[in-house]
Amino acid sequence: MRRYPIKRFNPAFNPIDRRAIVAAAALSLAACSDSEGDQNGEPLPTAASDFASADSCETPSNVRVRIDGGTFIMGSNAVYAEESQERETTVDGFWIDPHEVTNRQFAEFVEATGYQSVAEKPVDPDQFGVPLEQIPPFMLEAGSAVFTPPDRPSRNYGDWWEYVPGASWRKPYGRQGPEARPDQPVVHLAWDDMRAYAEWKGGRIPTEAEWEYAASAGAEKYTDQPDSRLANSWQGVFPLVNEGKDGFKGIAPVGCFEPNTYGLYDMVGNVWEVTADFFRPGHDPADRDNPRGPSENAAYDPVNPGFASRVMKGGSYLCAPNYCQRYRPESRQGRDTGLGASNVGFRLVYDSAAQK
Ligand SMILES: [Ca+2]
Ligand SMILES: [Ca+2]
Repeated sequence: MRRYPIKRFNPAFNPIDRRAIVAAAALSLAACSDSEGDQNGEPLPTAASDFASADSCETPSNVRVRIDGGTFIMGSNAVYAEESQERETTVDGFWIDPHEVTNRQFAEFVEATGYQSVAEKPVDPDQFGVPLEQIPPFMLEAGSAVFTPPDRPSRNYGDWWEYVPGASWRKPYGRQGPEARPDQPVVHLAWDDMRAYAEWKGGRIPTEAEWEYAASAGAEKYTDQPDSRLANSWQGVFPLVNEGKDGFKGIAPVGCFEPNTYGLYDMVGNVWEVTADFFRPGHDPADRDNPRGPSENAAYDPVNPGFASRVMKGGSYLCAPNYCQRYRPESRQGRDTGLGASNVGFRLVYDSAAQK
């Protein structure tokens, strides 16, 4: 398998936007054409799909969970600046999915509607903002960003994120990888895909405040990596040593870890979950009554400047103590809305109990 490193530093597992990587990707094409391990007689690095789990757990109920309104301390002053400042926040009641949206659920939507996700469609060259001849051809193929562990220590996310043609929710690791497993969270979706699913399902993407309120579930804030029974995160030194002490080196089926006191599974860890709010570093202390975050015009993502990113929450199976201590309800990162990734999913909230 030819590998296409994406060379653009981003410490936040928010791997790429298309325009910013195109020039670097062109360089990478030349750089890696003669450096494949098989050509040098050396072993290839671990394949992304080596982390694919075939395990299953007892899938939790799909019945949406009622979250009564209330107040809580949103944000954190303890870890990353983008999560501050803490402030008392009020949230009205709602209902929420007990687990991340699964491949089975997304497949039901696709079967009913014929929907084709963004990652399954050829890429519009206009997204890159550069002349067509400057765009590496593989970047115009349908595909998505796949975590592919490097074979050496690194803190450069370009060493583990690759744009993989053929990767989509159906084939999370690319064409050569296994099919999506029904009980695992759906990944590789863009914002429009999530919105389309939500509309079909009669729900909506949660606000950041709703998500964090439900995830924290009245518990004390913490900073340490959760116990391996509580969340799918990364044990070992990321990105090289993946001990898998929690039972999963990659994505876990939903419901393998203990739920929080509201009965919600995998809010923290497993896959990041996209929310409706636009991203800016830090919270506006005045935005505390059912906050909706900044306007689109006020959105700002330091790692994707010029784009209005959405907030994603809770960290993923890639979060480790030495990198990305975001296995907490307060964690937040900007998420490019136009491109999926292999560690980003979502769940819905609802304004009624009526189940579709
Ligand atoms: Ca894990
Ligand atoms: Ca999650």
